[in-house]
Amino acid sequence: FASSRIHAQEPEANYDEARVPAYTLPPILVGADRAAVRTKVAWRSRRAELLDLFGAHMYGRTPPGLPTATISEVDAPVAVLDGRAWRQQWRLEWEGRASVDVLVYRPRHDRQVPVFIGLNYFGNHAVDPDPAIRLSTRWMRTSEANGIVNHRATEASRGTVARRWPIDLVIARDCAVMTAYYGDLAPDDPAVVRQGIAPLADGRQDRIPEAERWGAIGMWAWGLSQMRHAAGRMPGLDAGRSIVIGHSRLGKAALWAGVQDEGFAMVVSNDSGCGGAALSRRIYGETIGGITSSFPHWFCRTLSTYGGRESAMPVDQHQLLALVAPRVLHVASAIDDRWADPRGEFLATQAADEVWRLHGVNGLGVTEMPRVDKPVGAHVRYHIRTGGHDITRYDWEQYLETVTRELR
Ligand code: GTR
Repeated sequence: FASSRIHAQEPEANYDEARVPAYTLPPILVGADRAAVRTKVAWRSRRAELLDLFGAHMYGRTPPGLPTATISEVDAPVAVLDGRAWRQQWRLEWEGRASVDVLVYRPRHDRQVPVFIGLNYFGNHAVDPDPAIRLSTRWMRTSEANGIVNHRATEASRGTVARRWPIDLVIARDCAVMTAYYGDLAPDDPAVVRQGIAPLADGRQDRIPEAERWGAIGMWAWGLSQMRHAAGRMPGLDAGRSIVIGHSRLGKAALWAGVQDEGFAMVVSNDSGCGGAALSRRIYGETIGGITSSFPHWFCRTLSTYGGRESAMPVDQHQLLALVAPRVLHVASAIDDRWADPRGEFLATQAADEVWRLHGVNGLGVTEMPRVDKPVGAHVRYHIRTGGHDITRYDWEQYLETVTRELR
């Protein structure tokens, strides 16, 4: 995964716990009117305030009035995995102007099952070596290890990310998985980011100030929501038990999708780090200043004004995680993934827990960071895995366990 290791690492990045500045987190359960939020009803309006702040200051606002995708079958279901699963390819299309290729695996029976919905980095053909999967022709980040040459996938690209998509395991646990290439929605480079769904927003966001317009993370998140809608129109998938999942930059997108779209029953953040599950105010590993200069196309322009003055941000990421409540949230870190600030991810999760308590739901329930490879919690789960920045079979095992315990 050479390309996902091109961290625009900041040479002066802080990895010293003793140099984390003293900080005060903005409150979750105090409204803009300074009144304490003590009821589920009061939470609904506090929730709306926070959602608005994340749109205005961080990810940008999702344009109003975007169309819903039409869906069509690209092929008929094919039995795979020794007859244990159906594999099918679909296309989502908007106004004939943009489209996304979707790959679905589901158990080979008639009952509806929970469905994991997540984007992939190198095309559906990279998720599984099966030669019948359409080879993506879209722009991709060049990555020799993933068979990407001159920004296009080659036959050598097939199956190169299969390790990150343990479909056999998902099927064995009686779940389905739906994936699409994230670049179909928004190619991950400022020069080409508009070559996806971006034109759909033209004429629909005139009333949104330019500095508050969405970036690539917003587009990926919107696409995930569209996939959830589409799942409701496909056989065998229980869209009421849909799980949005993402690793790293796509973990940021999964969180933003999951907080905006309450139709997702569970939200999974895998090593999402800065701008995802990690607290910005800790200044540990990647920072707001760093991320907005390395990836100017990911967030709204306003976010870049907070580089070096994170304490002035009206939000921090514990408030984002809180917006998943009282649904199921699973946050995962990896011990060697210091760039993503594992402790900052845990502290945000722990600080968000009070909203599950407000709802009388068993959330995380612990205050100390757990040991490595020891998952904790109920409707809020957290684990920190041995190893580095990645999504592994171990991580998927934990997410499937959460589905079994909390979503059945
Ligand atoms: C890095 C970026 C991280 C994370 C990572 C990834 O370059 O700094 O925020 O998104 O990429 O997506 O693997």
